[in-house]
Amino acid sequence: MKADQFQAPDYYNLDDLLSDEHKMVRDAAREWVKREVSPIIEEAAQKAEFPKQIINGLAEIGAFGPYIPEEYGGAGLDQISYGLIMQEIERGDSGVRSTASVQSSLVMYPIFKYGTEEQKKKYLPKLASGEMMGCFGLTEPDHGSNPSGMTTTFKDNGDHYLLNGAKMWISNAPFADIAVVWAKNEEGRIYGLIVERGMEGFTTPETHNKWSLRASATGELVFNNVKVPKENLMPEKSGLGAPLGCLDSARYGIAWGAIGAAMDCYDTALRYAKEREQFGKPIASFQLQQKKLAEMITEITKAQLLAWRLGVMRNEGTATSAQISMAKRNNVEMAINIAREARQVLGGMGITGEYSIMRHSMNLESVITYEGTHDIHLLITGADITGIPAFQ
Ligand code: TGC
Ligand code: FAD
Repeated sequence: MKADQFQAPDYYNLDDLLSDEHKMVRDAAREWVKREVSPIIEEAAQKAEFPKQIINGLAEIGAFGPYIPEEYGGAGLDQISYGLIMQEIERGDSGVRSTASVQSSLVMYPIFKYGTEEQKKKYLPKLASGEMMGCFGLTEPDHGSNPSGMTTTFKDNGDHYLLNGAKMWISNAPFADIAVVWAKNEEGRIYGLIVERGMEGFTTPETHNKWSLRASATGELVFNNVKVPKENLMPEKSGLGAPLGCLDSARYGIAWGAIGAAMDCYDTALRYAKEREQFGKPIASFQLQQKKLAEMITEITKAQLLAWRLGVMRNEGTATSAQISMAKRNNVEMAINIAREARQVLGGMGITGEYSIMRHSMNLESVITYEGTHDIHLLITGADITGIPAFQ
């Protein structure tokens, strides 16, 4: 793969809207990605292996629990810093960002928000340092967009719960030490349970043959009469709103992350277009290539402003779930379109692993599907503006 020459586009001087701390956090993540992710990521994706050696570095740049308070091992940062870290990591690879998103928003966040004090003390510091890795089990083989239909259940069995069922498409499952699992009790009420690797009857078979997110490990969670200690139930929130609350945080991170992937594609295409000559001139001098590049920077700039404004509202605590859905949907579509156009600017070279564009393009097919599909987010906006849910 070519050396990483990334230069971040900032057409509307977004840096002027960031604090010194934001820029410091962002620049540290950017440097780390350049140094530790870019040199190894293409090979990891080609081999379909999650590069475990980067776990410590992710923890060091604050990617595990950026906004979790320091007393629990988190970085105690604000929502814009969290977004900027996700942007920089996804600039490297969406699969690496997935690992950070899951650890922070889907494992640490529910333990922090819905867990007991003992659970917070037991798990959060180890998750923040990367000593322990987690995954999040909501999706099931027959319940993806409609998680409320889940059939994974737990029963009160005296001094423990008995957990049965299966989850699929679970990021980090093959190597996670713990799983935050959403299941129904005997009354049909959804709760989150912390399931630890090694509990009898709990297995995590890996999902193979992915053309997308190849540097991220995906698997199933299978529960066959797993005895879960009662103290592993997170008591502070129940119902579908509990997992959906975690998704709000992760979807917000994706709205920023997708900008990173788009920036990398744009920057690569711009540099290539200025260097590559055809018909005796750089291809950047042709109007058709300029149209592509000009439209890319326009869309990136709009997405940056959307994410920044959403971050301000998240910091104030005023952002709605529907506003988060709009940003996730818009920014991922923006990135996937830019990846496709950028690949064309590179001609045949665009399909090779010499450049990052094809990998981003394939990764974004997962990003546009997970954390709520493109269609589901459109329907969330539709329901919000009309007051009429059209999901069923
Ligand atoms: P609905 O009746 O609308 O809502 C049920 C309850 O939940 C509340 N609620 C929310 N709460 C917090 N945050 C949100 N975003 C919320 N959305 C809804 C709602 O108020 C209600 O509360 P209550 O108290 O009245 O019970 O539920 P529904 O069954 O009609 O479904 C709505 C729908 C389709 C929008 C929702 O289920 C949905 O978002 N589906 C998409 C599923 C999804 O996103 N799955 C993601 C799985 S995890 C993942 O993909 C991780 S990838 C990780 C990576 O690698 O980065
Ligand atoms: P389906 O729900 O079957 O949808 C299929 C199609 O039907 C989609 O186009 C969808 O938009 C459309 N559709 C569905 N309902 C409607 C409707 N009401 N109206 C109109 N169209 C509709 N899940 C987790 O729990 N944890 C994870 O860590 C995780 N990681 C993932 C990693 C990867 C690489 C992938 C690909 C997925 C991951 N997921 C995870 C699962 C992901 O959230 C689901 O794939 C997603 O929510 C969609 O569910 P589904 O695949 O079952 O598709």
